[in-house]
Amino acid sequence: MLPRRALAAALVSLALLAAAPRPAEAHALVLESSPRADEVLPSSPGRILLRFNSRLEKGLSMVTLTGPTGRPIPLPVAAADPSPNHLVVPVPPLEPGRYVVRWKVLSADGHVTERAFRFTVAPAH
Ligand SMILES: [Cu+2]
Repeated sequence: MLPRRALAAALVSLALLAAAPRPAEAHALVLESSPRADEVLPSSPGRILLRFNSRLEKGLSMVTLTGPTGRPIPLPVAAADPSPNHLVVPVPPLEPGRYVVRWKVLSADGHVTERAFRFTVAPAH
């Protein structure tokens, strides 16, 4: 038989474990992107590809692109991609300059995550 105090301590420990936040891998995060963060490209990328660590609710996920002037660049709807972990967005021809990609996605577990990264299209020589 456990002393009553030890039993109470064990119950408190269990309660704390149950209340602990879920591991970070439960949320959708980018494992790989093309362009990569801070990449300098010799020319316009043609498309943006994001590979996540989990399935996405694609209808409730979005990617936006901001150009060197700070204006948003209109993007078509994400191309159909068979992988539930990928977002692929065709990009119109981009002039040289620095661009910001922002993504906001709903993962299959119901969590929303968002991040941003930059890439640069180098000036033509
Ligand atoms: Cu999550």
